[in-house]
Amino acid sequence: GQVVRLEDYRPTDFLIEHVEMRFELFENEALVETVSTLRRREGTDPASPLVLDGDALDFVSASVNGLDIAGDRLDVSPDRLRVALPEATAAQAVQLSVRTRLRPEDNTQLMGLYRTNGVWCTQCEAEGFRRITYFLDRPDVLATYRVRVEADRRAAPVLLSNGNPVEAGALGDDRHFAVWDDPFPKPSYLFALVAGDLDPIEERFRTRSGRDVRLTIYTEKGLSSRAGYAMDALKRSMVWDERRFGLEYDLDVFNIVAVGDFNMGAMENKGLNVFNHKYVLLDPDTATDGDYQGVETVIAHEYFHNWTGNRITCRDWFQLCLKEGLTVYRDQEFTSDERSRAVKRIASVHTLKSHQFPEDQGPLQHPVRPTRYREINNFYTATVYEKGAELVRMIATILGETRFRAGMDLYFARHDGDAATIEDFIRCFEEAGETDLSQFSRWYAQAGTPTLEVRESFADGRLTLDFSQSLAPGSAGTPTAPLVIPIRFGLVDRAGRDIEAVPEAGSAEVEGDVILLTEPRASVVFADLPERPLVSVLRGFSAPVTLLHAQAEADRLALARLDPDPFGRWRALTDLVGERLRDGAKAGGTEAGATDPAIAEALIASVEDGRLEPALRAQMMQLPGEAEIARLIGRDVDPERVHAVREAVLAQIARTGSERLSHVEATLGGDAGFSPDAASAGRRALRNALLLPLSLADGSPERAARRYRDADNMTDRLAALTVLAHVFPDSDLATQAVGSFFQRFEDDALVMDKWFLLLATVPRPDTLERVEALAQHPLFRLSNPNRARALIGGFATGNQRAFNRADGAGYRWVAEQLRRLDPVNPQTAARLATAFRSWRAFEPVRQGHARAALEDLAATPGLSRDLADIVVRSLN
Ligand code: DPP
Ligand code: ZN
Repeated sequence: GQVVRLEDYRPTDFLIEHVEMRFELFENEALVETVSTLRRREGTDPASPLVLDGDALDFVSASVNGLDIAGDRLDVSPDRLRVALPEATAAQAVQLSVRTRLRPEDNTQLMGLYRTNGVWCTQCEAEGFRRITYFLDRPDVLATYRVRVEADRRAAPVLLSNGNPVEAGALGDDRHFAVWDDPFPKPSYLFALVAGDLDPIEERFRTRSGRDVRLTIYTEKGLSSRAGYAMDALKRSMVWDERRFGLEYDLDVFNIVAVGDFNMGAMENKGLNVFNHKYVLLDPDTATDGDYQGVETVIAHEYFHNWTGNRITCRDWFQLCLKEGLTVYRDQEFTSDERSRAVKRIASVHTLKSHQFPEDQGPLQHPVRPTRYREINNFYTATVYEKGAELVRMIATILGETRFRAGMDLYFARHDGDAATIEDFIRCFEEAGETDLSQFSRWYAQAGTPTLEVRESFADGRLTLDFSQSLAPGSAGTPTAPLVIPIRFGLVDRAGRDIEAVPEAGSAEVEGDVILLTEPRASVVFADLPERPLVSVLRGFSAPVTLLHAQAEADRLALARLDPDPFGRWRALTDLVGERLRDGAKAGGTEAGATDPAIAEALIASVEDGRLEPALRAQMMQLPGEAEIARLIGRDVDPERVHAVREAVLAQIARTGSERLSHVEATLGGDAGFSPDAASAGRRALRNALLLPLSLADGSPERAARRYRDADNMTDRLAALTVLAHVFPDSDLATQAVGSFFQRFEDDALVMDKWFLLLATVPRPDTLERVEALAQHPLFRLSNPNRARALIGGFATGNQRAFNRADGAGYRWVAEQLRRLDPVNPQTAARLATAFRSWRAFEPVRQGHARAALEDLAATPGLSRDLADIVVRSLN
């Protein structure tokens, strides 16, 4: 495949100002007519032809200003349409009309126009519009759209597209039509069409300035009763964006459609968001608290895109983080304001460390703004999204709240209607914040996780903090120059209070509670301290770095107990536990050291601490996962040792803490009935976190079986089932519960995804045999992305022992599934293939097997560009 490079960007020779489309939907085909009003851009070569993108298109006809074009003026293939347009000038617009014929029912890639459970639906980001019609299918070509949809009234009583509804009516033969008009110029990736037999739920929303908006969520028949929470989250998102950023909705309607087959979580098409079922449909009986949070987050995220992504879009796909990193930052802030800031921050940092750090430290490494790609779909990554959000957060930290908001305001005022770049974005903060962010901008170009080292010394009432930063060269080959690292910190006394301290002259820049490290090394000195304080650094994870803080263990344990910043407590504890698990695994599995009583004591004590909200106590208690421990080890990893050391620590907590943990459980009590609010969810999270050590202490599945039987909601039920199936997999109680869960929910696809995932992640090497059988299960469908992700993705990313089996069978099985999935849905296959990204961290025998599986895959004839790109980069 061709490599696309940022430095080759240049604007198009032609502008498309307006698009009129007509879709005629029939049972076995769809006919599309696209009339584009085009103009030549000022100053371009008047002889240059118009070259439109296509992807596997079936061309029917084309005309210019109503006259057929043929002969040597037109050159058309499934992937391209080239036409000479001498009549188009900057002053003179022409109308190019193109007809194409589509087969949505054969479209298993789920890009372009496809059918899912009978519903016609589109997905165009990043380059799906070219699978509908020939077009300048790139984000810097912005046009208004007017779309007419025609279909059989029974098959598709609901006909939707972007913008506002303007007309609808009957046609002959039981057919009907609807016309939609979107007044906001948009790139083609935001185009959407949906047609089908759908149930709506509807509400009204009045914006701050008095615009009445009709909000509708459409689901497949019979599912609308599960969309209420999504609607509630949507309204809260709309209110929040008005309050926090002064941003209002801008059309008369806002439509959401939920479908069962979808490559992503959801898509922010202008006025017509299309969602994966997983991020709309909920009820207490089938969805967990995690699902409720997921729906709230994704509903908010897509809604927030209306300004950060749609009103201001990206000039080119290299700028993807301009909309994604910023919108993730916005949805994180929304959740922080709606729920608990500390809990949300810990959850975000957990996601960052478990998804972005491994990506940034392996063969798929790339900067937040990449400069080259072969397949753009492979850059919807944790780096672009999560690290991209961290960069926005650092700008907010450096500027402070007021100046950050001023920069955002300037961005919206200046760039509304633009296809913008990261430079445009940064300039707004430089101007509004009256600061120079040129060194900061390196974060966008330099891949890898920087290391921040901190040393402290104390004498005569003077505390000296020495900081140094470094960035190791990585597979992306990007520069490693010093970055701007904002380090939020606190000096804590022995009673757990922050001490006020003023830095001495000559120290590195300190602004409030933030130290700004700009040099490779710098120091800060605080004088006149009455006693040696505990140094709490990187509060709130103020920069996405690996922290090496040479800090006495007693200080770390003390911070875990009494840092007034709850995030600081979590960080101190989780880092300490992570290091112990790392060292224990390196030393051979169950060695002492990992099972230090002081560590178990710290974990138990934090769970007991009633000053912390329950959700936070549940987070404190969570040990780093096996993949995270493997990442901390970094090389020569033996996953069996990792598993063993983690089990040993769990067993120790159970052994030494069971009485105290039972007491915590008893004081928590129960909740009468289910409410999805954050506080109730937090109590459930803590109760369910206690179930594992308490069951281990019992040495019996009885407690979990009881919890399973008594559960009146999916959160408790699934937590209990997980303990049964993962900790006591051979027990009759586990077998019975797994079977009864299946029988009760076999007709519910989202719950069945949980069932497949649960069984794929039983942490034993022989789970592979079980998973092989599950791939033959009547309910397993490779063509459904959620199901494929649950079984194959669950196994490859959530089962370290079985995927990384010493005999290589786990790698071979996953590679085989990818080979089968690739011709069906290359985008999902490529995404699942990223599970191999850490293969070089393992010991030589496993490495050899992983390499062989990848090389085999790379040698498969006809591999898609999507999958080949991931496999080849993983091998490099
Ligand atoms: N729909 C995906 C997201 O919102 C891609 N834009 O992140
Ligand atoms: Zn997004």
